[in-house]
This record gives sequence, C-alpha cells and structure tokens, in this order.
Amino acid sequence: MAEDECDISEAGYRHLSLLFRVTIRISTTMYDLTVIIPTYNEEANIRDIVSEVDNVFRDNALNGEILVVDDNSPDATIAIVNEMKKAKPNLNILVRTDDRGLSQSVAEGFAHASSEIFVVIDADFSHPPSLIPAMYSEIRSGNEVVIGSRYMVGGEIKKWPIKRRIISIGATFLGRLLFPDITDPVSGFFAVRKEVVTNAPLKPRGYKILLEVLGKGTWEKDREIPFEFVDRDVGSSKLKLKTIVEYAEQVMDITLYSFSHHQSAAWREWKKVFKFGIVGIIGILINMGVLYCLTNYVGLFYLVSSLFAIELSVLNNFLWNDLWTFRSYQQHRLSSRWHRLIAFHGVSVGGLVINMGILYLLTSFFGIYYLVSNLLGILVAFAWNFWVNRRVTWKTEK
Ligand SMILES: Nc1nc2c(ncn2[C@@H]2O[C@H](COP(=O)(O)OP(=O)(O)OP(=O)(O)O)[C@@H](O)[C@H]2O)c(=O)[nH]1
Ligand SMILES: [Mg+2]
Repeated sequence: MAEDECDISEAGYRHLSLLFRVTIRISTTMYDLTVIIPTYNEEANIRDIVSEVDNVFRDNALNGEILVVDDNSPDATIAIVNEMKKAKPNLNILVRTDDRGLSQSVAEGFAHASSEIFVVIDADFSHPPSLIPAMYSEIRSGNEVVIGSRYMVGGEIKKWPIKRRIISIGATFLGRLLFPDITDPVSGFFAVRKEVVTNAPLKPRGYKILLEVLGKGTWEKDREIPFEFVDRDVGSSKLKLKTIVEYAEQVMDITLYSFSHHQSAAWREWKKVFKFGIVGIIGILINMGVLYCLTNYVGLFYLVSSLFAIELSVLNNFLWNDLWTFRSYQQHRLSSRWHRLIAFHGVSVGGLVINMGILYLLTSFFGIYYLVSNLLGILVAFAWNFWVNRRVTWKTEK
C-alpha cells in the first residue's frame, strides 16, 4: 500500500513537473514584448510612464507586458505600481532587496519577462515610448539588438549640462573602441531578443547594461534608431563617480572576455586590430629591407632610398589590409579601391607626423630616451592609423 502511494505520488510529481514546464513555456510567450522599466524613487514619473507605455501598446495593437523592476524604493513608487496593477493585468512589478543597481535590475527583468522580446526604457521620460513599436518591428524583421541612439544623425541630447555631455562622450568613445559600428553602445534605451541574453554570462553593474549585453551576448545583426534624449524634469539623478569607475572596469572585463570567447562581437573587432598589426610589422620589414638594398646595392643616397622604402611599405600595407584585414567588408564598401588607396596614403602621412611629433616632443622637451619616445610614437600612430582607416578608408554602409 505504502509502495502504491509512493508510485502515485511520483506519477503525480511527474505530472506536476510537466505541467509546470508547460506553464513556463506558455507564460514566457504570453506577450509580444516586455517593456522593462528599472526604477528607484520614481514616484513623480511612474504613473505617467506606465500609462504612456500602455497607450502605445493599445494604439499599435501590441500585446505587451510592462515589468517595473524596483530596488525597494523608499518613496511611493511601489505603492503606485501596485495600485495601477489592479486595473492593468499586463503590469507587473519585481521588488529587489539585494545588490541595488540599474544594470542588475535590468538583468533580473530579462530573467522574469514573459515574452521573447525585451525593451528597456528609463522611467523619467528621457526615452520616448513612442519609439517602442519601431524597435519591436525592427526586432521582428530579424535584428537581434535594436538601439535608440543619441549620437547618430537625427539623434540629439536636450538640456544636458556640459559635465554630463563630456562624461557621456568619453563613455561612448570607450564603448565604440569595442563596437565601432554602433554610435551609442551605452544607450539606456534598447530592445533585445531573449536568445541574445539567455546564456550570456552577464556581470551587471553600473549603468551600462547595453554594453554588457553587446559584449557578452550572442548576436550578429543590430540596428540603431535615432532619438532625442531629454533630461529628466522631475526626480533626481543617481549618477556618481563610482559609476564611472565601474564603467572602466566593465570595459576591461568585456575586452578580456572577448579574448577567450571568439564568437563575441568584440572579438570580431580585435581580430581586425591584430591583423592590422601583423600587416604593419611586415611593412616595417619591407621598409628596412628596401632601404638597405637600395642604399647598399644600388648605391642611392639613403634619404632617397627611404622615400622608395616608405612608398613600397605603404603600398604593401594597403594591399594586405584591403585583401585581408577588412576583407569581410567587401560587399558593403562605399568607395573604390583607388579612393581607398588615396585615403590610406593620407592617413599614413598623418601617422608619420604623429610618430615624429611625439618622438621630437618627448625627447627634446621631456628628456625621455629617444628609443622609448619612438616606441610611444609608434603606438599612438598605430592607434591613429587603425582607427581612422577603419572609419574612413574602409568605411562601410551599415
Ligand atoms: N532598479 C533600479 N533602477 C534605477 C537605479 N538607479 C537608477 N534607476 C532607474 O534607471 C533609470 C535611469 O536612471 P537615472 O537616474 O535617470 O539616470 P540618468 O538618466 O543617467 O540620470 P538623470 O536622468 O540625469 O537622472 C531611471 O528609471 C531610474 O529610476 C537603481 O539602482 N535600481
Ligand atoms: Mg534619466
């Protein structure tokens, strides 16, 4: 009898667990999309932002969920959401009590959302909810990440003090070293497919959850949509110095991650840097070889030999970069090979001036040993050459 009971309860358990799995499957696809709103002390905005997002759903016939992720705000944010929930079955709130943070909250929102497409938006109306349908349809048409960009043509930042602008430009520059084709890799307004983040080892911290998603997520296709960022009218800002330090750590972490995870988007960029470096080293060898041969065997004056040596190494570098480093860009190139060759020469002259300028400045004015100055000059010129050629010579359409 006891055995029977055990069998029945085991069967019942299997049944239950199956039912549970089915319920989970159904519940994760219950909505077309989930709009995640991280909040901390947003009593002044929460009612309006929730209503506005819900209106956007209604006007665009979207079956959307609104998920507020709050870090146990001491103000009335939670109470307001709970009250609104009574009239809005698609509104949910997650109250967190540990490890306060914007990025952590968004990541937790990803884990609790009941749909396959997530949109992240601030509560303070800095991001226009009216763009949600466009983001959703870009995801539906095959993009894996869709970013609201403040920095692409058509985007803008309104009412920002100069200090905030400088910090933001610095943060964006660092982020673009990893993702140069994205104009705003640190935007707080974005949409992402669930699969991109499902198995991503996100280490959320600070404010830049999008950078973490881009760095650790699995994705290939992205799209940016311009928008006008408006600074908050009500409520207070939470940006602190700690945020900037955390951001620098995050960029380092994503860089290291990409070195050991070659499917990551940042690795695609590093691969180009390494190839460009290898081509550069071959160019130096060609330069030295030609200089030596023309001077020693042909008998040319060494400065004349050097002119030939420089030109040959520039031609060599151009060809290898065109055929190898930036090969993947072939179908999307905007300029002809002749244009690229001329642009490459222009950038190389800039690199030479930078190299010599640093060599002269550090040696003559700061008394640094000339070989050390030269090494620094080469490094800066390399960064210049790569970055400008990447963006100008091998510019591609998106
Ligand atoms: N859950 C959670 N949300 C946060 C936290 N910090 C900020 N937020 C929310 O994240 C969004 C962006 O925060 P803001 O303080 O507006 O950050 P910002 O836009 O960089 O700065 P300002 O607009 O100048 O205040 C808002 O919806 C905030 O309520 C946090 O620690 N936890
Ligand atoms: Mg804000």
